[in-house]
Amino acid sequence: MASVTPDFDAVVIGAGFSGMYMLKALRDKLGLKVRVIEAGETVGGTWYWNRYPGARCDSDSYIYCYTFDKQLLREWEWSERYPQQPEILRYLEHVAKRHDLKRDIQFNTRVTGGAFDEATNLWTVETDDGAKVTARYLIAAVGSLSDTNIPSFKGMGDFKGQIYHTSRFPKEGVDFTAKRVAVVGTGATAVQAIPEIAQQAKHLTVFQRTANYCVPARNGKVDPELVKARKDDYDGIVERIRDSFFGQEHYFIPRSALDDTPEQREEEFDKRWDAGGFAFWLSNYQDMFFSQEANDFCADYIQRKIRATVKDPEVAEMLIPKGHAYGTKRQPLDTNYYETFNKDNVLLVDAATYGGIEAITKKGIRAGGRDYEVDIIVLATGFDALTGPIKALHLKGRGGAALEAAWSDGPHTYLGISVAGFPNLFTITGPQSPSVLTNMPVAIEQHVEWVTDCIDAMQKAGKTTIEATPEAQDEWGAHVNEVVSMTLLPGANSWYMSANIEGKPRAFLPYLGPEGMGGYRRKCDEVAANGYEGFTLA
Ligand code: NA7
Repeated sequence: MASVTPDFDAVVIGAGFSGMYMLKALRDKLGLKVRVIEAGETVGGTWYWNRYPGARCDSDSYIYCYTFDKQLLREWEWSERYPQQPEILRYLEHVAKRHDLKRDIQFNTRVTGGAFDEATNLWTVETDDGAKVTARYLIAAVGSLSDTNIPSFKGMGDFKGQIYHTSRFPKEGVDFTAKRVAVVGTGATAVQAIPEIAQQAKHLTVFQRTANYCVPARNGKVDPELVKARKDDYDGIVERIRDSFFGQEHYFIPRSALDDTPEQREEEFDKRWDAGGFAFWLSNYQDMFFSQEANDFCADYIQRKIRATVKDPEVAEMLIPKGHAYGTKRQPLDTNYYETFNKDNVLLVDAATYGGIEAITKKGIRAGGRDYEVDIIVLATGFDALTGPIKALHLKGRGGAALEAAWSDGPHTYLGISVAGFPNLFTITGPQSPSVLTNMPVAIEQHVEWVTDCIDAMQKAGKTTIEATPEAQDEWGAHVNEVVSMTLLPGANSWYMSANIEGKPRAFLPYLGPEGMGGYRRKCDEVAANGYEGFTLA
């Protein structure tokens, strides 16, 4: 075995929440030489790229932040319950400065490939500036929702106006004043953007492929007394969210929806509806995700709310989801979303009612045989979730095997953090980990800390490689699928199920463990305590 000194101990790809903390932990805790490679011009990841109108976090701000820096937790003041994108970006810039991170981040550089060399046990990472660097460890901190999905509509190049994807909005913003605008998509992003765009645009046409169940966000200033109480209780909060199901202070009602009377159910639903945010989704009856009958009660409640809010009964019916159970797609949070369809300048074109998008034309969008003339098209069409950003790195493991080929039928991982045949590669919040089903910073901190401890243990034991065994990987994949198959989630054509993109093999992408995030953390800790069970260390 040739002994070669790598350029870096670790290369981290991405400088969002994950990459920033990964750098901090490896450099400042373990003393490693680390290089972060980031495509954007500054830190932020998701919060750097997603700057569409109305972009804000859907988790409460007091838990949508790092918890490793206790002093910062106390010092930082969020302006609202759910901060807007610029405020989160300011927070991340502040963290970068406070921990002196930027000196180890190479910005404006995209990773175009990476290969594991079995002779040296090192990764060689290639970037779009033509450079190559070597490292012992390769950490993909590329985000779960960062690979933009731009559908290949017929005639896309013909349009004479402007087309923007929400996750690639111009930095200087877009002036919609006096413009006829189309928004394609009605996911969580569109639900935030549509009310904002409708306020400015002369006319807005919304192209809906699938209706979504939206619940009120109830954003606003947080009572200063509550802010203080939370700051005084941060140790308790951190402990609770780390051990919780979804990385949030949300807990199921510990009984079946079928056990309550209609009046009791209504009262429980009202409480969660009034609380706003993810309460209705994640603090509801414990059988809501398992029993269609229980789920129907929740769906019926929201359907009644939609009918009560949207004045035109035909539009209300189009906005009511058909064909998937409540909560089986990502919960969008609504601030004036349903009300927006009462405005005279807003038109809803529903694929099921009026026909789907056939083509982009010179002047707009053709759907259901009709032409809709617009000046600007906003694609709120989402992402090639979880697997997309990792496949886009074009990684090659042992024997030159490509990750794209290994994942051609969906992701295969051990714990969502490691891939058999790809030694010393770690995927932060990768597919088959809790990731997008949690409050992301909680999942990110858990992965970063686990990887840091793992590398520390390897260094101390004089090991140079760690890699998942194919058996452990197969078992994990079977477990991921077995657990989700007990729920209603596989019945929805969601991006969780890889169903948002034509041709993407249907597979459940995150991990929904029987004990949620807390249980997953315990499983990872157990694996480490048992000498990295399921991995081969050499
Ligand atoms: P989503 O949730 O994937 O939403 C994308 C929307 O675009 C959704 O309504 C899609 O319909 C629609 N879509 C996607 N492709 C097409 C095509 N080809 N034609 C018409 N309509 C299409 O992405 P978001 O950005 O809203 O949210 C992603 C996550 O970011 C969010 O959940 C948060 O975690 C942050 P579909 O429902 O697939 O039928």
